[in-house]
Amino acid sequence: MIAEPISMQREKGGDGDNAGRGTSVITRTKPKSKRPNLYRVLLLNDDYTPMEFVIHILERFFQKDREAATRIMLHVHHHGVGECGIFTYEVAETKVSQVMDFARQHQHPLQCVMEKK
Ligand code: TYC
Repeated sequence: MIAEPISMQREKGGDGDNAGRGTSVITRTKPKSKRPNLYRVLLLNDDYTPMEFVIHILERFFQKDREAATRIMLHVHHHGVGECGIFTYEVAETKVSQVMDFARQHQHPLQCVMEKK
């Protein structure tokens, strides 16, 4: 993560207080604009989870309004899978856990998964 071509870096302290004492720190010159890996969170269809429950999940955990939640739920119902949102790894993982825990608490077989974009 730290390594980058030395030509893009400068050495801090080479001739300052640290000179000759082997305590130099390599600092970055160029601002690093590394974009995070993104993950789709998907809902899977099943025959038992009530439509209203899925709409509630989308409102509660994915901040969808009623109309968007209904559209996504129906998409999953008709196509077997659908996207709830796109997040960084940790956020996606949290959403999946929240949905799976909530579905289990209510004894619905709803499945929620994440996949790398
Ligand atoms: N197919 C379910 C039904 O007919 C509804 C449903 C929609 C279930 C989306 C899961 O992710 C899902 N009650």
